[in-house]
Amino acid sequence: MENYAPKKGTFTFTMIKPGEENQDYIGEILTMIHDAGFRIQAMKMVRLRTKQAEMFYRHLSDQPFFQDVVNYMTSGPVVAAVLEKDNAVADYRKLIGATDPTKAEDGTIRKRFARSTDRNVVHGSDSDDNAAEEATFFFSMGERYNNEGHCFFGWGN
Ligand code: IDP
Repeated sequence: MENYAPKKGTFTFTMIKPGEENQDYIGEILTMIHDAGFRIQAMKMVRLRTKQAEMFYRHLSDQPFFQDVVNYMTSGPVVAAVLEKDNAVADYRKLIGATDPTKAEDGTIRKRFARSTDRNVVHGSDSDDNAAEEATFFFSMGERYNNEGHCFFGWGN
């Protein structure tokens, strides 16, 4: 297999969070993502197990709301996707808006669809290294390499 790793800054990782209301918005959110110039490199709908959610959000493990986040993120399926674009991490954080949707700018996904910080509709990686880690958390090697051994995202294995 060709030993090729994508350049930093070319992709980010996102999740559309669980919940009836968010399910209704999936199409519109994907349209906003597309219209902002992102290309979907990989996508799937998957329900996290408790241990997986605890691992994914371990940077929040000392926060009082940690258990609420884990409970919520395991309450139904998420749409996980890897998005390609130049300057992907920063541009996507701009597109999703502030963690607290009341502070999110007009035109952002959270401003448009989110009602509260704990149900803020979408996740977006906050660094290139986290984008690679989160993308490889969700997508196996077989989902990241094409037949020629070209790796679409993640830093190798
Ligand atoms: P981010 O999602 O904008 O990167 P983080 O600080 O990484 O924000 O927090 C991860 C998630 O934890 C948030 O998206 C939100 O769902 C939840 N969260 C963050 N702060 C709070 C809070 O003060 N109360 C409840 N939930 C929170």
